Amino acid sequence: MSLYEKLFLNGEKKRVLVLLDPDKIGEEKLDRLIRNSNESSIVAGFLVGSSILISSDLDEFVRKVKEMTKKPVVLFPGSHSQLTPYADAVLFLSLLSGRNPQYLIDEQVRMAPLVKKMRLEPIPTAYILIDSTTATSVEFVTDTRPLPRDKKDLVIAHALAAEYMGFRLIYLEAGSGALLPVPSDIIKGVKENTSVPLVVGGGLNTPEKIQHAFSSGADFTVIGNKLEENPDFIRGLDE
Ligand code: 1GP
Repeated sequence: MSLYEKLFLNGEKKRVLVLLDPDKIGEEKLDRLIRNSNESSIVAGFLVGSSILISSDLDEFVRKVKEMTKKPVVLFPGSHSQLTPYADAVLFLSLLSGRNPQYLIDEQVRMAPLVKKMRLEPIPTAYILIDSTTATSVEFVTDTRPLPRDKKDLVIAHALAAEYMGFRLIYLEAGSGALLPVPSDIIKGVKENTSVPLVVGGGLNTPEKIQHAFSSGADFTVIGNKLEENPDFIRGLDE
């Protein structure tokens, strides 16, 4: 069974993916966050990545995380340079909301032979950026415009196109540290119109916002900033 099937098609209840940005999280907080996540039934696994990775050794970081947990560790790369054979799989992302060919196909072409060589399992993921009212790093780094947050039909059209093109995961992203998360009517509309697992992230920094994303239709939520700030936050989310 592939990691994709185990992680995303297991029919279990709504779960959280913990985002680790190697540049941003210190050693002490990382240890605490992984220990808490190991004990938490709501945590399905870890994503590792960053819009731009500056100072960290990704190989070493992922090796360390793998030593500390049995939960899956999946790369969430900001570019083809953010790969390591020590992870279990990689979100093979295409930034479908944008019209910048670099993030629609160029990065993927550079990444594909490396993914094969490293024997990483690629998970074809449609990455759809939704406007969160302030500019986010991903928007700036990729030089793309997010989809307007009041244009639900446009987002649904992108998500449907993603499913018809064979993507196996849809990731609705408000951006790291987003002021406003993805609106619930957008999550609901995408969930009702598509049948691939739905991941929602960006700006989910309270239990209420996370619960709201789940009740609107997210199968998985991604939490980054809040857990970097407070690794004990995850404990409060377990039922
Ligand atoms: C960013 O969706 C993730 O790619 C997580 O966002 O850091 O705001 O939780 P936050």
